[in-house]
Amino acid sequence: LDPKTLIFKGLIPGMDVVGEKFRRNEYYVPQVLLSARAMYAGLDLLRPLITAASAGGYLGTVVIGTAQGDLHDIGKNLVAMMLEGAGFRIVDLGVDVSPGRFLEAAEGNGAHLVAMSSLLTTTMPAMEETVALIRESKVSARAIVGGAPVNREFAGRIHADGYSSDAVGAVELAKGLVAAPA
Ligand code: B1M
Repeated sequence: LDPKTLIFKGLIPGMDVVGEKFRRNEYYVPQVLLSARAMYAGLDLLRPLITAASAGGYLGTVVIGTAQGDLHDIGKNLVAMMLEGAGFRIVDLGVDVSPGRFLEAAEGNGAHLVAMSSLLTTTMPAMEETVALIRESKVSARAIVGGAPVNREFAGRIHADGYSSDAVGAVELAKGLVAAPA
């Protein structure tokens, strides 16, 4: 079986069930944390199979992180893993990343792309602030966004350069942006 099939047809639908149970108050935070730990155990096994696929020069550098105030990182890590597997150099800033840290890292690493993830509606405005900060600076990196509450319309409204609903789409988006002149 393709490792991506295991992720997208096994691990992620499992986490969707957890999310639904959490929403209905059938699961509480500890159960969700346990599920996240199980998900990571699965991803750790699959990571070498996915990232081993790339060899040779990098397609570009991507600075990635979860928006300020947001601690969810499973989706962000999945996107980072897929991008790495596709041949990008990844600078992962982790979770709760302020607009200033995104900008600093993009500048310091000569990033082609800044990829932001948000899972909470309350942390979506931090993405808008980050895009604005990048635009006001001399940094030429393009900003892409994703995460469960984010959609194409929101991405357009905050003037992001791209949006993807999933990790596979994020790879296509990133490849397209580095291939096209700014
Ligand atoms: Co939280 N949580 N959580 N949580 N949690 C959600 C997001 C929620 C929808 C659950 C619910 O109510 N049904 C809800 C948000 C409601 C809202 O904002 N409207 C919620 C809440 C409320 C909270 C807390 C506030 C709960 C509390 O404390 N009372 C709290 C917030 C803490 C904080 O961040 N400040 C909290 C905490 C947690 C845990 C720590 C327990 C844990 C996170 C563990 C971790 O990440 N290490 C957790 C989890 C696991 C979830 C759910 C169940 C699962 C999220 C997940 O990992 N999904 C989630 C419910 C759900 O989404 N169904 C929920 C799997 C992952 C692969 O999907 O991240 O969407 P996702 O990534 C996808 C795409 O979105 C896309 O690609 C990925 C796959 O292809 N993508 C990108 C993601 N980022 C991208 C970036 C890109 C492109 C694509 O860049 C270009």
